[in-house]
Amino acid sequence: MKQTRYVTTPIYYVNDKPHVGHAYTSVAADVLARWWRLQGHEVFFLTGTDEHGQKVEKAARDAGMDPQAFTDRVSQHFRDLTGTLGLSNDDFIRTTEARHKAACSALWDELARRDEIYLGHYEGWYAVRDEAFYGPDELTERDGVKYAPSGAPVEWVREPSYFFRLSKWLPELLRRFDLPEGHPERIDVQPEARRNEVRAFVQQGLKDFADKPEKLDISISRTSFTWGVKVPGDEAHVMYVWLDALTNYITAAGYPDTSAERWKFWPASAHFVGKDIVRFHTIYWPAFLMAAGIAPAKRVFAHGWWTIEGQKMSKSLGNVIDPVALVAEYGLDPLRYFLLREVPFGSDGDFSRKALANRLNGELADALGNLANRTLSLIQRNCEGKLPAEAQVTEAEKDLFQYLDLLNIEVSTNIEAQSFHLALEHVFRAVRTANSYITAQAPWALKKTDPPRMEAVLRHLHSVLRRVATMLQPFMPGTMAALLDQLGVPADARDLAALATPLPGGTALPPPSPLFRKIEIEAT
Ligand code: ME8
Repeated sequence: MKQTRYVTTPIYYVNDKPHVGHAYTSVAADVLARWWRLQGHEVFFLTGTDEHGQKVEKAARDAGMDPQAFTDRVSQHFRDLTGTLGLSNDDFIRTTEARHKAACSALWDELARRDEIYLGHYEGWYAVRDEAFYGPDELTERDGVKYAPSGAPVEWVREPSYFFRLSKWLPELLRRFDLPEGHPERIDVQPEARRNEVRAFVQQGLKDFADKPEKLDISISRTSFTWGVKVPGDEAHVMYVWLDALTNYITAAGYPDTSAERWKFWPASAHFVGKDIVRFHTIYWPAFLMAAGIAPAKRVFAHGWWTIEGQKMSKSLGNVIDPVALVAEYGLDPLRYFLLREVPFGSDGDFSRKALANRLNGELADALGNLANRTLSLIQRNCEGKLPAEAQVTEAEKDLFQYLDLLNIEVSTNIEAQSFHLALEHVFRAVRTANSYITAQAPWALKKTDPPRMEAVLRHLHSVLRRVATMLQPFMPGTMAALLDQLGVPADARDLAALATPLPGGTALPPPSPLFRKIEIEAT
């Protein structure tokens, strides 16, 4: 039976249009979803939009629009972006949908039934921009305004509120963070530095409030505004937007109908998030789920933060990068490749046009594009466009094939660990080795001196290209489909398992055409 895999992106706030940071998380999640499909798993890949809360309500008001009309409009930008980025998501969830409100209400009822919720009074500091509460010692003050550590201004809030007994679940969370790899109850927070950070945060909280742990409980409803999911049985309250938002991951899997076909995907295999929202996903979310008797997601991977040409991306600096414009300028696959190649996944990185152009020109056009073009043009010209028969591996290509045999494992291990940059590095090492091989063997010169050897060399190069193109499909789906077409690989022989079956010699190959267009790099 096929194994199931469930991968998610955060659901993005619809207070503004998408930017390259959103594109980054979505592309990374898409690569993993595609890789798992290539391995033959049954995959469910979810993305969507987070449409409730004060932040969105305020954005709608600023735009002079009714919140529903406003969210309909902005959510559509995110939906359109899934097409622009070539995402293979199986669903797109909006938190204003009826199915989602039903799931939130059901989860709330379940938590209430289990006595995990109580009514109290909230008094404290709230940052609308982060939709988060902060303790007084976390704040800094400038010009009479108090700010959260994220830089968001906070306001004093005092209102009746329902609380969730978070304190009760914190020791269990710590236990699960520390379970060994492969343990079914482990909550795998990645990268490790983030796990340590979250663990330390929980430990500190438990220590600071050892004699009054209920202080660690969290407020999960608001009465001062209405744009949210109403609390069942107490409609003066709307649910805290993070409880609402996080629930999206089970809504899309069919909750509360746990006999739904899609429920087989839960618990999620991997939630992809930025480091800004790691605590919500590794503390609140698993605690809500455990409290409701539902298994928490297996893994949360928090990636790093992009700056733009060395600066923080912000509206006021006017340097917010629109992914649609980037795709128009550089092409989709070069952008997808760049985002995952440039920076180790998990670390912060800087986006620069020059770096993008360098990767595109050096690695895609020169290394991979040329290897494909040289090989396929020679087959076209010197072999009447027919794939030469399989050939014996000799001393000359021993190194190349030794490396290639390991490639599957290297790439798979690294993608499984979300080390996308390392997976790409391994693939490109194979490309570079193949480029040295073609130069050393000079098949163009063998046509006159040793035609059988020329055919053997071209066949070996074809094998390298097929393997590389197959493995790069999750990163660059469109371009690799074009390359596999040029390599004569049938559509049903493009998954990893198919690599074990060589293409028959004599397969007719179409005339090759360039895969990548180089970009002029302005002198700086
Ligand atoms: O937080 N670099 O939505 P959001 C890298 N609705 N990634 C970035 C980035 C940057 N400069 N800027 C944004 C929310 N991101 C909530 C999530 S989930 C149940 C609710 C990415 O629109 C990154 O993934 O503010 C970050 O976590 C996410 O966008 C925040 O998106």
